[in-house]
Amino acid sequence: MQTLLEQSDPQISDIIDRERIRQNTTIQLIASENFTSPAVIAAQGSVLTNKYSEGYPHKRYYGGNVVVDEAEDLAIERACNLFGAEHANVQPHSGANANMGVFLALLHPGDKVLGMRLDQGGHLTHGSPVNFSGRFYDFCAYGVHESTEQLDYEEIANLAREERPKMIIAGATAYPRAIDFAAFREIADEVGALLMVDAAHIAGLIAGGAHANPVPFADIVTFTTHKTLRGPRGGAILCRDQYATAIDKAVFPGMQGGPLMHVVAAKAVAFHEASRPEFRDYAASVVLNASALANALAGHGFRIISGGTDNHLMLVDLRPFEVTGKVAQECLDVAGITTNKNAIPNDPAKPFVTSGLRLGTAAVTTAGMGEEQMVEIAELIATALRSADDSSVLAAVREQAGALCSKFTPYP
Ligand code: DSN
Repeated sequence: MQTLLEQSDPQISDIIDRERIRQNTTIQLIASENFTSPAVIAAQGSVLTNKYSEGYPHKRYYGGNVVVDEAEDLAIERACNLFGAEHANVQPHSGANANMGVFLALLHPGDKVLGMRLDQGGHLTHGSPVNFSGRFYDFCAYGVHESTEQLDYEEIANLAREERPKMIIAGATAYPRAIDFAAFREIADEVGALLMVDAAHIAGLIAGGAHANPVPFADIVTFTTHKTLRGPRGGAILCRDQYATAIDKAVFPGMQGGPLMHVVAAKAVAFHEASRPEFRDYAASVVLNASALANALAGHGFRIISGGTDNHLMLVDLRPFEVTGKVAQECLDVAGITTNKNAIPNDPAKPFVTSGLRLGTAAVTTAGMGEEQMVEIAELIATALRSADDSSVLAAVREQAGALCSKFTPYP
């Protein structure tokens, strides 16, 4: 039977179908992606998309918000309970918007901020010169230690003493190790800085008890809801009560208009799912799978940055295989394995080429794969990259990837 979408817009319907098939039949290893639940998708694809709700629950600018208020109340309450936070703002449309909201609330243009270098694992909004953050604020940056490829808290402390930033940002998009939030707090206290943690990547691990929780240490925590947390695309901010009014005012009316109430409701669903005991098992499995994949790749001769992983992702140095990140990403795409090229610390290659790949296990774990499958995936990656220019090998790997996915289909 044809769906309503098929009838009214066969072109878009076909695109959605083909994307579902792509997600079902190829291996998804992008560290910032996941397969959200049918319940989250149902909330996100609901009539709540129709409602304008500028303001906050019970203080809106338009009428007719009595029902959607309940959705936002629930999302706020569930976010606070999940992370042990005093206040939550669930309206940011994305992680970048969440970060922008924090800067708008707590900084003045030109204020000094210490964040992580983009080319060593930080995020665009942590001060990249091509981003609003780098244009409006005076960012200085820490990286990873040259030999350990891990954060060096003594070095960060020295930099903070020299630079005296108003805010320090902890958090990354491509850092495979646990982050010591207590150490960051100590540094921030010593120099009188605010501490913001960008927990976008690890939010699900925190919710599931597989990574330390930054909330007790940070003034502000931002996160996205769609990565390890497995919710809808979006952002959120957690903060201490003393910053609640400033944060809420910065998000609306400071930088956003009407919240996306269908997404807010879907965030509430995701927070509920992440509070269940089985989510703890999920988070633990994500980390075990990442370790298994990293070990198996190392066994094939890849160099794993920092020697391993403590979280859901790893950075792979491809130079032993004499292939760039760009070529590897393209050839793995052909071979049915979705990844992204990524700079490795002190990468000699340009950012659009890179010497590395970033791989994450959040999505494959949601699909039900375990450590045995991680060994298989490592083998497929090694086979493909050893024969990056042999289309028959890539086709054979694609077939094996498809066979593996047929046993672990996220959207049957
Ligand atoms: N694009 C996200 C990631 O892949 O980590 C960060 O915004």
